[in-house]
Amino acid sequence: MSKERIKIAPEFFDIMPPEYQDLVTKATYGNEQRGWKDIGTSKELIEEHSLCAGCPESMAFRYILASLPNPEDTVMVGSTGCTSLVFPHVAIHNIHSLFGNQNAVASGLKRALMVRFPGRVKDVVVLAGDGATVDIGLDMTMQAWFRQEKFTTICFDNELYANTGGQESGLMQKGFVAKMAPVGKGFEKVRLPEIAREAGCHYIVNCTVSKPSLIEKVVKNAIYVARELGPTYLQLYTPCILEIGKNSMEGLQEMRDAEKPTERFAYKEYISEPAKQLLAEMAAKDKEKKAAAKQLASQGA
Ligand SMILES: Cc1ncc(C[n+]2csc(CCOP(=O)(O)OP(=O)(O)O)c2C)c(N)n1
Ligand code: SF4
Ligand SMILES: [Mg+2]
Repeated sequence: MSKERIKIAPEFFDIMPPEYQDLVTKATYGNEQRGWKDIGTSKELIEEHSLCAGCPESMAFRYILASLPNPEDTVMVGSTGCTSLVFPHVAIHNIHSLFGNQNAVASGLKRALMVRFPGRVKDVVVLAGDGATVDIGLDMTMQAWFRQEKFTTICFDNELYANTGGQESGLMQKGFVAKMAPVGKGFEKVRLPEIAREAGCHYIVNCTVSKPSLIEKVVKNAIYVARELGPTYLQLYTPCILEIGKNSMEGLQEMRDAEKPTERFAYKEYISEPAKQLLAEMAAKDKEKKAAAKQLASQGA
């Protein structure tokens, strides 16, 4: 895991675009401890986007990309929706799939990568909206979980179809009126985290993206568990400020309000027994490694 894969031959360095030179010299590839704190000081994997100003999806994207444990060996799978507007600006391999098909595409991709690169860790991460994940794509989403495919599914839940102007989604809250759903949602929000648990996911978290350190932790956990055991699922509230009538500065407060203990995005997690064991073993190894490094540093001092 390093920048070896993206380095530029010295004789071509000068003629490469400055963005690529930047990536090679300043990206956090290969740094095992990379995380959200690198945002702003190291080369980011996304520098601009075409989302609405202040859209929480852009924050979420940054935190996720900064937290990938293995960016040079990660392939992200997107789906049509506001999320797909960001992928063209992202310095990570990614595939755009037909709306709703993302978990089917990711299944084939992960299997192909395992065959093509035996012995090398290749992470696959799906990132799609709630319409793609729970409505049109629910069959593909669940079948991938049933088959215990080893990749992470992340849903940017903004509780409606934002990209097409605000239609009702299965994850919309009951009674909510949107521009293209004027009657109001007649049913409760579908309990996708519970469905994910029943469909075999090993690590599931439902939360907002108001706290970058939390997003770093859950993204890393989800990817590590998916690598070793099977499907993992993160449902992240990324409110569509445009559709709920908030301005560009109000997204963060909206998330803080929605994560209060009685609200629908109060932090909720499920970790299977094998996943608990795996994460505990990894934490113990990490602790050992840090202690050894500290001892080495003190001997050198
Ligand atoms: C097969 C197919 N069906 C429908 C559409 C139209 N379409 C584009 S984006 C979208 C809604 C996306 O909603 P969601 O997945 O929640 O993402 P968001 O835009 O809210 O981030 C729809 C229905 C499409 N592009 N392809
Ligand atoms: S329409 Fe909503 S979800 Fe899409 S970019 Fe704008 S604020 Fe974000
Ligand atoms: Mg949506």
